[in-house]
Order: sequence, then C-alpha cells, then structure tokens
Amino acid sequence: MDSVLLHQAARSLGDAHRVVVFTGAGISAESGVPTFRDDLTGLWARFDAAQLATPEAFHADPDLVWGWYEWRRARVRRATPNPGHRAITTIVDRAPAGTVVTQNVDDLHERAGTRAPIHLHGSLFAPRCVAAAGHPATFPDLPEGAVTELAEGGRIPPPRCVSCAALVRPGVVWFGEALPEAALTAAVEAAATCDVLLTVGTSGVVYPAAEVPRIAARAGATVIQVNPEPTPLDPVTAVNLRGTAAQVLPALVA
Ligand code: BV8
Repeated sequence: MDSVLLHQAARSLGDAHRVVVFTGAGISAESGVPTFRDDLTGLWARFDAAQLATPEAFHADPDLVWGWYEWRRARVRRATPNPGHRAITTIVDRAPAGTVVTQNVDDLHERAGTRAPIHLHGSLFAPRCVAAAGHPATFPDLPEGAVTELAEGGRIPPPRCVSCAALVRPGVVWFGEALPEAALTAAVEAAATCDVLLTVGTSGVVYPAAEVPRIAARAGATVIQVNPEPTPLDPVTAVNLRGTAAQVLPALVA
C-alpha cells in the first residue's frame, strides 16, 4: 500500500468535520460473507444473485427465494465483524459528524459498534409481511440446523404473517423496488454536505445508491476509495487506496 496515499487519506479524514463512510458488499468479504458479484456456490451456483433478488423471483418461487435468504442470514449469523468494520466505527466516532451509509443487508456494522448506519437496501433481519401495509412480521426463527442442513441452499417455505396470514418476505429492497425514502433522503443529505466521503468495497453500479459518492464529489467533498479493483467510481476519487478493507482501513486509524 502506497504510504504517501495512506497518509494523505488519514490526514483528510483527521481534518474533516463531516465524514460519510459508504460501504458495499466488499466490506463484509473478509468476514466470510460473499459479495454480490462473487460466484454463488452449491445449489446457488446456477443462479445469478440479481435474478433471485427480485419480486418476480419471489412470486414465481417463494420457497427458493426464502431459502436463499435464510441461507444468507445463517451465514451472516456465523460471521463476525472484521478489522475493517471496526476501523469504520473508529473513523465515524472520531469525526465531529460521522455517518455510515451501507448498501449491505447484514448487521456487521452494528455488531462492530457503529451506531445507526443508514441501510439503503434494507436488512436480512427485518422480514415483513407482503401485505400492502408491510407491517413487520413476527414469526419463530428457523432452528439453526434447519438452514445449515440446506447449507448449499434449498427451498424453505416462507412463514405466514401471524396477524394477517399473508406470506412473509425478506425485509430487503429488491431490484425494481424503491429504496426506503427516509434512508435515501438522509444518505443524499449527508453526501451533499460532507467534507470527506470514504467509499469501501462497492462496485458502484447499483442505482440509485451509487449516486451517493457521486453527489459528494459534485458537492466538492474529497472522495477516498478502498477497493482492490478499479471501479466506475475511480473518476470521482481523489485518493484511491488499492487494497482490501481489513488491510487498509486499520492503517487509516492507526
Ligand atoms: C430502483 C438487497 C426504481 C437485496 C440490493 C439507473 C441506471 C441503471 C440501472 C438502474 C438505474 N436506476 C435503477 C436501476 C435498476 C437497478 C440497478 O441499479 N441495476 C444495476 C445492476 C444496473 N436498481 C434498482 O432496481 C433499485 N430500484 O431503482 O427502483 C423505482 C423507483 C420508484 C418506485 C419503484 C421503483 C434497487 C436496487 C437495490 C437492489 N438490492 N440488495 C439483496 O441483498 O439480496 S443491491 C445489491 O448490490 C447489494 O445490496 C449490494 O450491496 C449492491 C451493490 O453491490 P456492491 O455492494 O457494490 O457489491 P458487489 O459485489 O457489486 O461489489 C463488491 C465490491 O467489493 C467489488 O468492487 C470488489 O472489488 C470489492 N471487494 C471485494 N473484496 C473486497 C472488496 N473491497 C474491499 N475489501 C475487500 N476485501
């Protein structure tokens, strides 16, 4: 890792009053949670995640899609935050005004001590009823064994909502669905008014979330990127740190 760039990024973060950290699936990769564009394994190998993460897929085969999300929930439950998550908690705690905006549906930022991250795409841990009201669904969690037996994925019938008996669905934002208005508004407001935006582990191709770092750049913020690969965010990045989250981020708070 280029020590001059690291020093430049650490200084920008240290001088900033308002800091936004924008994360994608790559921040959880070193916790063992596959990224969205990693090849899926086992039964899921024959599916494309973006095909499964749609209302149409759930409507066509609710047991398959619910099974996929239960498999992912079980994997996240077994995962632990990595040094990258913990460094992000330190970065936002040190800033006078720090905000985490995540595209991820896992709870690893929360488990690393980050308070109230903005979840643009919902959460694996907030299933809801499919009825229009979309009221939170309460239902017994599947016994851990039930999902690990399907470790490489398999059909699990979704539970029924206890208050209206409609199907329960994952509490995530699928492709073709609108993002939660309050979350998107808060993320755009934070990006438009920050001094530094640190983007970590995102391919920057899923919209409207991918607008967030671009809004910050247009508003004159310094954009710092942490990613082992080039991304479409390179042109709006002032300091490009080519490396993984768990390697680079701790060096920014050392
Ligand atoms: C909507 C929840 C309208 C579900 C997800 C404008 C232009 C083009 C297309 C569109 C557009 N507007 C809308 C669209 C369509 C679509 C879209 O963006 N398609 C893309 C694919 C072209 N968007 C939508 O459908 C959105 N809805 O616009 O609705 C509307 C409006 C009003 C009313 C009705 C409708 C909804 C999008 C949300 C989809 N849901 N997740 C689930 O998780 O199952 S998105 C999904 O992708 C995940 O949340 C994921 O986080 C997200 C983005 O991917 P990344 O996080 O970037 O992950 P990825 O795997 O791609 O990349 C990982 C990166 O990490 C890589 O760069 C890699 O190099 C790096 N990395 C790997 N290891 C590490 C690392 N980095 C650091 N350290 C490491 N160790």
